[in-house]
Amino acid sequence: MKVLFAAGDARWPLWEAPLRAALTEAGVHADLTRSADPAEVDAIIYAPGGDTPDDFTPFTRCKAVLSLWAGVERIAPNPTLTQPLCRMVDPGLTQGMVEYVTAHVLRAHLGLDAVLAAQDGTWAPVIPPLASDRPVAMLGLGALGSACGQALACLGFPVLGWSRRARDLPMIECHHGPGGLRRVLERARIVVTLLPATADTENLLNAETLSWLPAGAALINPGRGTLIDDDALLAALDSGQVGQATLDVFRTEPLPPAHPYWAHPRVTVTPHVAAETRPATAARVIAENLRRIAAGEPLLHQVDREAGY
Ligand code: NDP
Ligand code: OXD
Repeated sequence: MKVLFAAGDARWPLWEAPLRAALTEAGVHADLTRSADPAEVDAIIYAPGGDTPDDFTPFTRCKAVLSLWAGVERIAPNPTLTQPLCRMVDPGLTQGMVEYVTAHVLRAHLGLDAVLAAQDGTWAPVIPPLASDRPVAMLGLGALGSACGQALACLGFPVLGWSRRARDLPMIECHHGPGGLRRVLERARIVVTLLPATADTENLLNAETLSWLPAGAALINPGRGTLIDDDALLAALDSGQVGQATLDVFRTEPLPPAHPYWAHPRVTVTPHVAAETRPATAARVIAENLRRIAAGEPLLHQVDREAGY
């Protein structure tokens, strides 16, 4: 089979060797290439900012587009893409997200910013609260949200999860649907957003929903920038309704230098690094889907194009 790597020149040197090794390991005979006649391509490997075509109609024998990213909002709405689209679910990506979320939840929980800022020779003990006193809302209970929620629950945080459809997950108190959001936010002292960018999640955290939080709650957004109404968040930070925000993803990336988030004393900006797809592990996910294409088996992690994720 002919597999077009259309994820860009910069990624090719990082991915070529792991992909070839994973294909061999999976017993897939594939011609992995950077350029091909579209009519001869059996599968496309895609990443945002790569060199994937805008028009998929010439790819007449392509069986699937395989994304190296978990979030597929830039390609899922493409009307010319009639082939199945698969997103990335990778153990390395999940582990990275668990570490990022756990670190920033603990930082907010223990008030580490204030602890580090107060090294002035004053001996003033403040007893930190326990995780069991600090409910965390996990908005999104998919591959990443469920793993992060369970890691936090193992540390003792009560985890209130929220998803589109009803879910039943160990260690997480699960809620769903529009009514569930308010029930979760009203109790949350820390909110983590691991939702995809879709029409339904656009501006989910806005003036009204932020007002449901207990005053001073912390927000951690490694999901997507579109989940947040930025003006509403800045107003909530200024009023103290939101105590601090750690933001990894933005409507415009890189975040423009003049954006008020950079200078805000209670905002931490990280440059879309919460979790990275790791070629060593993710290449196996791609190879397994190529094996399934060759064998005519159902694909892993297929995107529901109507839902948008
Ligand atoms: P999944 O598709 O596995 O999970 C998405 C979750 O969001 C599901 O629980 C889904 O509900 C829920 N959801 C979707 N729409 C709604 C809605 N309208 N209302 C309530 N819940 C909703 O995605 P992942 O966990 O793999 O990834 C989540 C997101 O994280 C990605 O889409 C991407 O944007 C972001 N990401 C960010 C990275 C970074 O470095 N910053 C790295 C990787 C991903 P249900 O369970 O009912 O389907
Ligand atoms: C992803 C991301 O979606 O890095 O994989 O944001």
